[in-house]
Amino acid sequence: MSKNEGGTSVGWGLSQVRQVGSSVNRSAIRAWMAMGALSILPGVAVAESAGSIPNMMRPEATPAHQILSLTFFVLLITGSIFVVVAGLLTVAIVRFRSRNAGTVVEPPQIYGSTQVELAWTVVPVLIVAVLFLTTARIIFAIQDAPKPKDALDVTVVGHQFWWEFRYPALGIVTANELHVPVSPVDHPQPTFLKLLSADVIHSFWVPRLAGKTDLIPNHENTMWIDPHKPGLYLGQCAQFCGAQHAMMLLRVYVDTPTEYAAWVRNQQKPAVQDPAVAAGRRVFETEACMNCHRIAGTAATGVFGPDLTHLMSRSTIASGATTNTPEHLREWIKDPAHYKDGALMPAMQLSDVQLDQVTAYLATLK
Ligand code: HEC
Ligand SMILES: [Cu+2]
Repeated sequence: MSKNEGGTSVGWGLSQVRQVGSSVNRSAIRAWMAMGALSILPGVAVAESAGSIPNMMRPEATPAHQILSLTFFVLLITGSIFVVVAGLLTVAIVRFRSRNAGTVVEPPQIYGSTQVELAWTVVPVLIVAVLFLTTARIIFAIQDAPKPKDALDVTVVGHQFWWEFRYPALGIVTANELHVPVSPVDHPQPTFLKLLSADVIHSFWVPRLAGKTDLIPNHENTMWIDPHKPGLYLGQCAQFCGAQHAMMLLRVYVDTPTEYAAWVRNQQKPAVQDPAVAAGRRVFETEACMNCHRIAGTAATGVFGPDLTHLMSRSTIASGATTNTPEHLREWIKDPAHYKDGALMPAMQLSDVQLDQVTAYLATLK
């Protein structure tokens, strides 16, 4: 797991679910157990409120609501089959058990009953047909939902092991923390996501908002979300995309219209130019950082790593590996593996002075 400091962990994992178990309400824990069948258990950020737990049982957008009602429908049918089969089995075991051991008599054998065979063929075929048709109906209803003219367009690019978010119409590029406007039921303002990958297959999954959709190299996928309530929604990459797949976390901030407008206005500005941190900027521009990172309004135009123009507007770094504080930034730059072993950013072997300077510079990028 992550080597986070001082209880500010935003890493996920079962251990953390237990750790915060006492502060999380019981229904959330029950819902977690319901999700236990999933192989990846997205944990819960210690610093987050219980409401942001990635719990598909508490949907907050149309696709997630539709998926949950389908889930209950399938559970109802399969659950009834279980009850009938397990009930008959119990009756058979109890009523027809061998009472006096020793005298084993073979019961009468029946072969070739057309009625019985028809019954156990036709009924399952009908059940499977119903499950198939309802599932297909929901898949197509979500996939073919018409896109309103004023929908927000965001391009999501999956990278090993972080997320790039581009807002083409607004000229914004950011990483790991997606901001979208709230979409009230009576006044929908959905966000349509175009999903791309820079390397391997990733999967975009925010359980409270929608199902999973893969990001595939050289192939464009789309999905949409219309979050009904403002707040923070957690998710994660749901494809094993390499060693640090589990540290490829997602944060979707659903903003009120005013919050969202303010966020957009800030993101559209070029980077803050503070002469007090000129030394740090020089380190950034001479120590190869600028080959991988972009800071709008400076010579740094790299695209391999996250855009750092408004780094300090994000509450986490390295895709949720830790919180975004100057101490954690310094530690990250000194040795990215401290938070994310296998991150594709090299430790640049900076001196302590250079580390202080470049951290001071980055800390001004509001
Ligand atoms: C070879 C390319 C490369 C170089 C050189 C590089 N980085 Fe990075 N950097 C990355 C990648 C890739 C990530 C994303 C890592 C992840 O989250 O898995 C990253 C992440 C970061 C982050 C966190 C951003 C966020 O929002 O999560 C900061 C800050 C950062 N780098 C600063 C620097 C500084 C300062 C330097 C120079 C000393 C530098 N980087 C050099 C590739 C690079
Ligand atoms: Cu991934």
